[in-house]
Amino acid sequence: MAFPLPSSPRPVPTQAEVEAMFARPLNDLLFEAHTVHRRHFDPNAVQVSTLLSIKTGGCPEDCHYCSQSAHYHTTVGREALMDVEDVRREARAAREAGATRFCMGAAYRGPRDRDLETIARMIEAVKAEGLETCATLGLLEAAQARRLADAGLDYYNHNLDTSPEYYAQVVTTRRYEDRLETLEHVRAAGLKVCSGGIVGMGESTADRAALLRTLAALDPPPESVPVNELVPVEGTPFYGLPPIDPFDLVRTVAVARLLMPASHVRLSAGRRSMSDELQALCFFAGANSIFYGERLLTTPNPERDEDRRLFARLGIHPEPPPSPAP
Ligand code: SAM
Ligand code: DTB
Ligand code: SF4
Repeated sequence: MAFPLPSSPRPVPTQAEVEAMFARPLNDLLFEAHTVHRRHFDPNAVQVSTLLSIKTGGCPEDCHYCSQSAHYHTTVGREALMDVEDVRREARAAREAGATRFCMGAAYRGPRDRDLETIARMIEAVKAEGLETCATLGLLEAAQARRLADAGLDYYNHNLDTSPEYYAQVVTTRRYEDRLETLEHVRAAGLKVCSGGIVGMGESTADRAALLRTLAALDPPPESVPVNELVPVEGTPFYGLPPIDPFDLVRTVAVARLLMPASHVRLSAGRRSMSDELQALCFFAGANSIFYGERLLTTPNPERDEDRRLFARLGIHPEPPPSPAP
């Protein structure tokens, strides 16, 4: 079923055109994506974010990839919302280790207003440590987005995950339109948008193209676009799917760079199963952000030392944080 794109004042390439980008010889695609990348960014700078799960497990949603869904038996149990002071300590440690943005994730369909007040205090505490802030709490009402903006939140992460057409194979407890509506609330509240998806869930190239077109049609496109490779979690329906061809990951990064030239593209979950050479190719194709620290939300990420060595070998430096507004 065709799905209407969000109305965009900018021309977005057609589905056929985006699929043709994916089908190009890799060298041609890489050359073009890297040329566009250099026009908009320092090609040797990578933005560094650290993740913390502030509320883990027991989620009512049935996202087929997720360790935290209450629908599946995984090793992740249900935990309560963290204390503000513990979050402050984690944020300080992340800054001292070199992160410039701190992203707080919660296993919610959407936050309750009472929890939102605690999260507002976490945001204030993280900002006071001199970090940019990001939160990912699920679906938001307009007033909840405004509350987060008032607390000083910089970014809200809310992934579309896949194409509109494939979405029902991934999640059945909410609709694609619900996700788009939350993104509208986030934008209307003046927050920066972080939205992307996951590859390796059995989707087709056409689905990857449709996801990237939908993101590029947002007005404006997300400032930050995470490209996650599925982290297989035992007990979830997507465990055991064949991993994607690494070059298809590179192509997804390159097409994201071409469709959203001024956005940060984050090489997000899945780096632990990627070689250094594959990550280097993704940076060349236009990825310029990573999650740093040995944990994502519930699954492992490369050790900090490994990433420091990788940056040194590639001559990459961490992107400096934006200077504070006057
Ligand atoms: N519950 C909120 C939500 O879903 O919006 C926020 C947290 S949720 C864990 C954030 C994102 O992490 C998901 O939208 C999905 O894109 C990504 N994610 C979760 N589990 C993953 C996995 N096993 N592999 C790759 N990405 C994953
Ligand atoms: C995003 O796109 N990826 C991050 C972050 N945004 C919240 C989450 C990845 C989660 C990977 C699985 C886990 O650790 O539970
Ligand atoms: Fe819940 Fe988010 Fe996991 Fe879906 S991705 S089950 S909404 S924590």
